[in-house]
Amino acid sequence: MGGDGYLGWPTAMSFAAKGHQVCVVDNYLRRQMAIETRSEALIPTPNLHDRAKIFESASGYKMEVKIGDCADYRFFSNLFKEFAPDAVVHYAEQPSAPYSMINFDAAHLTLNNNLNTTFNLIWAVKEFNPNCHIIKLGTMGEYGTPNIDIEEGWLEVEHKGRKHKFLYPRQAGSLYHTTKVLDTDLLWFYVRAYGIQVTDLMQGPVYGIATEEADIDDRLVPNFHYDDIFGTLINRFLVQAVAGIPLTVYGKGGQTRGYLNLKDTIRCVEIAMSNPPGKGQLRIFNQFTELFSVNEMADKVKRVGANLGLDVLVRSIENPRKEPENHYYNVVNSGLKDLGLNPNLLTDEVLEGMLRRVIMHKDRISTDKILPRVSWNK
Ligand code: USQ
Repeated sequence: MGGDGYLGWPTAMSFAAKGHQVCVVDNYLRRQMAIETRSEALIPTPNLHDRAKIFESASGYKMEVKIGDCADYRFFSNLFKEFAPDAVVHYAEQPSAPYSMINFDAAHLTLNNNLNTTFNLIWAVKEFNPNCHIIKLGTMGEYGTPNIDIEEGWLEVEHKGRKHKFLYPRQAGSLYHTTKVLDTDLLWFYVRAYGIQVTDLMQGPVYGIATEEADIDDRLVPNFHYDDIFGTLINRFLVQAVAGIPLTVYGKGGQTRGYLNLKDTIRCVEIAMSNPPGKGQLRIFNQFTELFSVNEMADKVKRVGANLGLDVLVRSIENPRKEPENHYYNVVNSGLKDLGLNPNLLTDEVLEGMLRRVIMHKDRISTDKILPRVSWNK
């Protein structure tokens, strides 16, 4: 679900290349929102049918493509019955925090789309194949930045001499992130009520363009956004470095997040799929490999950019978001590593490789997509 997206497309290729029977479904919502907000990706990508054809002729691996809206139960349940998946990877959500904060319409779309896709998936599983494993992309942002350690999904609370394990408290910083909190609650309710099996992946911001399959042909690259709405921090900083725009540190730059390489997103989803939690279980993993603050990331990009002759400036600008800019952040993320994740870390070579790739597309960078256009204060 969401097979046309930044994460969905490379995940689908990877699964197909490992011999799984894959069906990708997407309604092009993100492409449409990107056009509406003038946030087109750096590298143009063919539509899903064409990408699947290019992938098949380049690699020999096939996948089925369905265009439709997972928030429409009639469409989705028919597809679910027909394809009868053993596992569903659910990426079919409006993924941008800034988009969800634009105005009423954008907030409403985010809320409806994200909750309805999750709800429909739960019901299709419940009605047609209760053994199907739901792999749901959540976000580290569900937890926010509390002043205590963040555990892997759950917290044992002792209160007046008694103990109980609860979902770790959640307090998100945007409506988008809040929809993921609501998704988790929905999934947890239906796990308790009907014994379905779910893996909920609390993922941090992802960076990268390269994956084993995307590297086969330039037309197979993921959608690489660098604008203020769909671009994530590292991808944005790399484009800014190449375009000669000072890196946009929001506020004090102490905001710390758990980052991961796109290749590790795919690997984590694969690990989750190969190790189903069992019926009646909601299993939660914190999906990131390294912690960096915005300032640390800016320093890294500046240093590596200099190796390529780029004179990278860093500038703090007024933070368009409402978020702590200096905070405690200590997060457990051992679950996926225990199951075999061997992280691809953000080395200088990785950053340099990405910078070189961006340089190849330098002419396509529109500098007016970079400064924040959405404010949490309006
Ligand atoms: N930031 C800057 N400058 C920029 C862009 C961002 O300082 O130019 C700061 C933000 O204020 C924030 C941090 O960098 O503190 C991360 O921002 P981001 O845009 O990379 O990530 P975010 O909006 O949180 O969302 C992204 C994905 C989302 C995913 C989430 C994981 O868009 O789908 O769920 O990362 S997490 O951040 O852990 O919640």
